[in-house]
Amino acid sequence: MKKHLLFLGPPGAGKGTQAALLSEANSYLHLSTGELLRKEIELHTDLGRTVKDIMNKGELVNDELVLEIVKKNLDKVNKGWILDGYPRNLSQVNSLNDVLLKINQPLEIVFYLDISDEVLVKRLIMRGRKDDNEETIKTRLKIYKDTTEPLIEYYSNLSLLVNINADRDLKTISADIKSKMA
Ligand code: B4P
Repeated sequence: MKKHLLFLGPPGAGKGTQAALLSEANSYLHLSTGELLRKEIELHTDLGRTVKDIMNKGELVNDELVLEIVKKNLDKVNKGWILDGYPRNLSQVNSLNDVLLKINQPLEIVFYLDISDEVLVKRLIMRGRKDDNEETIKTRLKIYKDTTEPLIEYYSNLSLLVNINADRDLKTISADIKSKMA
């Protein structure tokens, strides 16, 4: 059974949704950089104040800030972990590689949630989070295609990538993921 996982995919693909289900089922640490950053905003911390406008515009938060959050959380004792929304560019991939080498916990599988832009936009508009308006979604999708999409090829070349059709109902996707974890 794999213990060190990563969810990759465009905004609204269901990374957070599937990572939460899987972490609950296996008592793994769910490390969502988006969620942790939103918590900082809610708590009005210095970090929250720094990232609020960036996130509301749909842009990526500074790599160093996100790396600090990742390091702090991966240091916690855990049975396994699921990275959700990190890394999002090749510089974050390199930082993550360094961190994982240090803790001697190599990534074992990368689930790529594959889905069309059309379905994504509909889902995000329906969800209606602060950063889920039409203009911001356009920015997030462009950043995804420019900076995050190259990670698909990177992890595929390492033979870590598993493709998941994310345009299905939650339970079907979740069962598919579970069957591929063994
Ligand atoms: P995230 O929090 O990572 O949000 P996301 O990519 O929009 O969402 P996700 O793919 O997890 O979708 P979800 O399951 O919620 O990022 C937000 C922001 O944080 C970024 O724009 C950036 O500013 C910042 N950030 C985060 N990480 C960063 C990093 N590493 N570096 C820099 N900045 C970073 O699903 C979406 C909706 O679809 C939900 O309403 C859900 O209920 C629904 N849904 C899910 N699966 C479904 C299904 N199978 N069928 C129907 N609906 C479904």
